[in-house]
Amino acid sequence: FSFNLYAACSTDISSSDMLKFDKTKLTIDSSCASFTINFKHKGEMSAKTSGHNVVILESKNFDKVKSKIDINLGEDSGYLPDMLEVIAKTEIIGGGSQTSVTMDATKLSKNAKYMFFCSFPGHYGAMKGSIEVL
Ligand code: CU1
Repeated sequence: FSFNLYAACSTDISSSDMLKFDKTKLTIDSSCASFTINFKHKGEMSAKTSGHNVVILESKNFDKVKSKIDINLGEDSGYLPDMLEVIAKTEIIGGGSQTSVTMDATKLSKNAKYMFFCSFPGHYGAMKGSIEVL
């Protein structure tokens, strides 16, 4: 049992002041022990006004997780409570900032469907995409 040292174990994604990610699909190689998502907000709006993050979850849990988005939970939480359904999430960042999150890729199943979205209140309708696990 060994991990593929040559796989791309990270990916880049960005967004702007438009409610849009630059990618609608991310690919995660499950031969990676860990996988890092590098996220950049290329806009100018502040994290408070129109921040963005990247939240990773199983698609089947999207309705449940998005229903828990609550402005009162604050920016540091990504406006989400702690939930087992959230596999990973970056912090919320404002324009000109970048961040990353690293997750355990060995727990992802090729048989499950995954997705990503932004949990800033009001953004999930437009800011989401699918994840392909290879
Ligand atoms: Cu957003």
